[in-house]
Amino acid sequence: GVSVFSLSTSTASAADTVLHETVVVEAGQTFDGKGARYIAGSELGDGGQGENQKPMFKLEEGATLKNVVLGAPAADGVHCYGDCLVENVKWEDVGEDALTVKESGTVTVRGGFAKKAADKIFQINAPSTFRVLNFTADDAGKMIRQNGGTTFKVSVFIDNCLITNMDEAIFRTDSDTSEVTMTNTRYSNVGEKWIGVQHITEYNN
Ligand code: ADA
Ligand code: CA
Ligand code: CA
Ligand code: CA
Repeated sequence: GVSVFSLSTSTASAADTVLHETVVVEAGQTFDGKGARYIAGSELGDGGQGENQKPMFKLEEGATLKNVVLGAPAADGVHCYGDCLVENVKWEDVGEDALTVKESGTVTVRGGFAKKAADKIFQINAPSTFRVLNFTADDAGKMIRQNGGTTFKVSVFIDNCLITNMDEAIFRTDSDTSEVTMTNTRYSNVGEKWIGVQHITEYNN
């Protein structure tokens, strides 16, 4: 059997941590979850499609979030304000959405996965460069959505990803200036693949 002592070590799987308020990762700081699973308390939201849920993690300018598992419910996921790195973060059951770009910057999502999104995985609400690298996305409406009706420019880069089972698209935008570059990526059953995207570069897919 598993001893009490082994259960108390950092390598044993611990119970989920319930977040009753948003974890703020301050400017330039790193939050390393070391593989722990976090779920949203009812204070943050139920993970359904209602807007105005709160994020589980708020990343300020220059912040890094790494080695975190978001279980269910996941409320409004992760919010990024400026340049942020999101590394080896796993959304087991995306809530309202998984990650939102709230303020301009370069956001890099590297490693990890997201699945079970009723609609969007990544929501882009500000002009930005959005990079998704070595990531797996499965079972969503769309992987990336620039906020509906907005015409600012978003530059999307997708490299070395595995993308499956999107009802609508990999990237949907209403902006004529937004662009996507997708490379070294395997995908299947991704709907129209691109919706509204006027500038598309693809190779080695
Ligand atoms: C919807 C909604 C936006 C914003 C967005 C989000 O697109 O219309 O106002 O709330 O979701 O950030 O989740
Ligand atoms: Ca939304
Ligand atoms: Ca979900
Ligand atoms: Ca949202």
